[in-house]
Order: sequence, then structure tokens, then C-alpha cells
Amino acid sequence: MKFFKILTFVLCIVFFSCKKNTLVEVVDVPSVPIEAVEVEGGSSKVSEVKANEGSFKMIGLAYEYKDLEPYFDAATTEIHYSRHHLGYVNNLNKLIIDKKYEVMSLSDIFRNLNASDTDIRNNAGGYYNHNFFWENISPKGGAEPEGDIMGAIIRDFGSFDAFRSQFVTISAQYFGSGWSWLISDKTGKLRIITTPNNDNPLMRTLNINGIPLLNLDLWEHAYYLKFQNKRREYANTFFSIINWKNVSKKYDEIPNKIEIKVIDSAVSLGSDSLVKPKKEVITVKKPEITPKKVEVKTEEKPKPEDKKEVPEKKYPGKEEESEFE
Ligand code: MN3
Repeated sequence: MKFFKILTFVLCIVFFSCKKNTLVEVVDVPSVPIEAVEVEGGSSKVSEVKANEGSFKMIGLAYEYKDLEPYFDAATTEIHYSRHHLGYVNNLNKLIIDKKYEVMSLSDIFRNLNASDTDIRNNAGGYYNHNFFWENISPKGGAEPEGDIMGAIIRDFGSFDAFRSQFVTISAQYFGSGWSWLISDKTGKLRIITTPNNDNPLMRTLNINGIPLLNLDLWEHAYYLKFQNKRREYANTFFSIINWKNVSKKYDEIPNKIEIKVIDSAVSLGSDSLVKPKKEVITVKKPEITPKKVEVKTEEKPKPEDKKEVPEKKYPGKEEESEFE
């Protein structure tokens, strides 16, 4: 019996000493990670994202990551810009060291690319396409464009709503990773196209010969956190933050608009002198519509709207949709 009493006593001492150690550990744990999580979860700033040394830089954003909410979430925008976009420029800078591309501009790189330059093509495309994408988004964007580009959209798609519907559908239905674009093609007509991977309309190998005006990133990294598999919803939401002022500016700088060809098709104009002639075309075209107005004796102000309605029926936009399905 004496032996059992001693054994019980020893076991009690061991039990309580173990329990004591356990309690000390439990008390220590919760006080540590609370502050650590808050520090880790804080977003970095756009201005802190810098490319490694090389020919090309991160050109920054005109807004912070959270500014695109509630449309695009801050986490996706941050990861997209500070990891994916940054990755492309760093890879590109590395890939072109001691190659002919090292001293070229991006547009020259796209013009000179060979089909075998896959890595440079993917990373130069990724860098350019993302720069283009961020510029065409703004927390103050959305609504509808104004000016000549709106006239061109109505001329080539029938209406802004028809254009939007086509752009969203084409973006939603595109298979795999790539980009959807609004471009002005070689005839000056607006078209919606898609490109695979990080290809873009400036690449000679694509034979598109278009000038890009607007693009949408169709890679899952651009939307999956917030929209999951609902790419149509993502494309629709994109229209709430499109920076139409910027798109419109790009359109105004295009040299081969249809109006210009009408007035001066025999003359090859330099790119610097193209904006002014276009305005002259509008004044030339107006008299064609005006006589009808005079006969009816209606107000003067509605003339431009009536003028836009005439070519609407010539370009039924939905015909193009089937090309991309
Ligand atoms: Mn992307």
C-alpha cells in the first residue's frame, strides 16, 4: 500500500507539472498575431511598385488600388498590377539584354517580332497591354463617350448599347486567356477583336493592322477573386469604369479615319497634321444633310443627330458577332 501511495504522489507531481507547462504556452499564443495580421494585410501603394533596372519602367496608375471599388476589388487590382504586370516588365527587361530589341521602342519591337520570339512577344505584349488597360480605366469613368468616337460607334455598331452588348458577349465567349479590343481597322472602321495570350493588334505577325482604342484583360487573374467564372459580369462591370475621355483622345489622334479618306484620299498625310483636316470634313459633309432640313424648316440644333442616323443602317453590328463565337 505504501508503494501505491508513493506512486500516486509521484504521478500527481508529474501531472501538475505538465499541466503547468501547457497553461504557460496557451497564455502566450493569442497576444502575438493580432498586430502582425494587421501589418501584413495592409495594401502596398502603387508608387512603391518599381521595375528592376532595364529599358522599360512601371509607368504608374492614376489611382490607388482601392479607388476602383466597388467595381474592381482592391486585392485583385493590387495583385494584378504589383505582381502580374510587374512580372512582365521585369521579364521583358531581362529578355532583351544584348539583343536588337534592347534599344527599340515597344511599337518597334511589335513590328519586328518574329514568330520564334515567343518569350519576348508574351512579355512585351503583357507589358504594353496592361499599360493600355490601366489607362483606359478610371474611378470617374463609365457612362458613354462623347465626341467623334461616339459618332463612329453609332456609325459602325448601330448604337452604343449595341456596341456594349457585342463587346461584352465577345469578351464572355472568348475561350482561354487573351484580350478583347476595340480597334480602328485599316479602313478606319471600328471593330471588336480578340487576341490570344498577350498578343495585340500592333504585332505584325497578327496581320490585323488595327489601331487599338480600348482593351479588356480576359485572363482569370484579372477577375477571378471577385467574379469567379462569371466573365460576362466582369465585362459588364468594366463598362462602369471605362475612361472614355482617354479612349476618345486616342480616337482623335488616329490618322486614317473614314472622314479623312473622303476629303483627301489621294494625299498621304503625316501623322502630325491629321487632326485639323478631319474637322474640315465635317463641315463639308453637313451641306449634304442641310437642304433636307431647310425644306422641312426644323430647328438647327438637331442636324448633327440626323446626320448620324443616315449611315446607321449601313453597318449592322451584330453580323460580326458570329466571327468570334
Ligand atoms: Mn492581366
